[in-house]
Amino acid sequence: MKLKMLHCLRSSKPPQSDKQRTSQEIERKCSEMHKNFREDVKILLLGTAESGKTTIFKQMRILHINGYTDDERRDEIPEIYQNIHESIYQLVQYMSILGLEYKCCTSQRSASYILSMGWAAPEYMNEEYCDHVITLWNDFGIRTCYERSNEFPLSDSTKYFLDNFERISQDNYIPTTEDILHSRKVTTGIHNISFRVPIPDYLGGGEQVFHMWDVGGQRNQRNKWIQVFDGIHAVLFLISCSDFDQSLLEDASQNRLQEALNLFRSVWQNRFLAAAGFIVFLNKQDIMERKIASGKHIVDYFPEFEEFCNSPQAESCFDECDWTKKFIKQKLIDITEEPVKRPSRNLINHQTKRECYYHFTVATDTCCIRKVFNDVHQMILHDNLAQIGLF
Ligand SMILES: Nc1nc2c(ncn2[C@@H]2O[C@H](COP(=O)(O)OP(=O)(O)OP(=O)(O)O)[C@@H](O)[C@H]2O)c(=O)[nH]1
Ligand SMILES: [Mg+2]
Repeated sequence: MKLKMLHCLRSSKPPQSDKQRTSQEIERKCSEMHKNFREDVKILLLGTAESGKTTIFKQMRILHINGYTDDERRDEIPEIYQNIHESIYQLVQYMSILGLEYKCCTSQRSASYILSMGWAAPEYMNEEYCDHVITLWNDFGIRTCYERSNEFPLSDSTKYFLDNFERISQDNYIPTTEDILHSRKVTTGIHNISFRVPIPDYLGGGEQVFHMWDVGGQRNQRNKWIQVFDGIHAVLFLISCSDFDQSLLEDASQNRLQEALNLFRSVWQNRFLAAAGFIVFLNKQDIMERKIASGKHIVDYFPEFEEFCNSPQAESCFDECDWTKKFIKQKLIDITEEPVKRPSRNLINHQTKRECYYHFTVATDTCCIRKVFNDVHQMILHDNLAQIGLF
């Protein structure tokens, strides 16, 4: 279309009416382009539980709204205390379930103290409580238990919060942005955020309004998702790459990564989302790398990985992390190429091949998300241009 327009403009001395028609056509395209640019973009975050949806939601608030005031940061303290307490409580519980022994002689007393408190975190971190938590986290036995945490449910932020425990337990503690990003609270219901993002000058300047929806990823939350499918421009699907050696909280017999792949298939093939663009964040790259460095291998859970490493696709991979990333991405690509059982009318009429865009992310890293979101925005702008034939 772009070429066609240039050709029209170059052709020698067209009759007046042709010229007028051409300029009207250009004007129409321009106003259409402006309308498309100005149109609000609706993005829906989807993915299994703990894949990082709410963390991305928080990043949008940090990057595109005003972030968190001191009062709002203080409001997060009880949640952070609860995260820490649940982590240490769970580790102590699994010490005995896994038959592990404490290496330090005072740890058993600390473990009994923590267990006697039950699941509820203290409102105030007194000295005695802090000493017990520090003793336990420094115990070699607890670290062994932590290394085996793929065998039981444990927050991914356990290490972050316990490594930062002395700072967090101070009387005058105010959570940092990083603390807030690591804090975990299960999402129930549907949450919405709206924000404005500048459009680059070379694409016309101004601002674009985004609306983003966050939903709960646990199985019992997914029946609510359909309420927000209508009018969605892009699905941002999060998949946790570090899930390969863990089982699902809701069903211990199901591998978490397999659950995420199955869910991706059903979302990709959902006819109500057939017209939406798809962006996948292959998230938790940092945890995946840490796991592989500590001796965990995806091949123990997905035996087909071995064959994949010998395939020509893997030629450009340098180490096991690269292979693992590429393997998971390939699994997603394969799903997008499967024949759809019940093709939507939207697909039959308008599209031949749907695109899916992939990004490797660490949702807790603001720099990474700034860059990736910038790419996503560019992609949306270029897609708008392509739809009206200017790219
Ligand atoms: N280290 C690390 N932690 C992450 C990353 N992404 C998310 N997390 C942490 O993982 C936990 C779960 O993230 P959430 O954003 O709450 O997950 P969710 O998808 O909203 O989960 P549901 O609300 O249950 O559907 C939080 O403690 C986050 O801080 C990541 O890339 N790296
Ligand atoms: Mg959430």
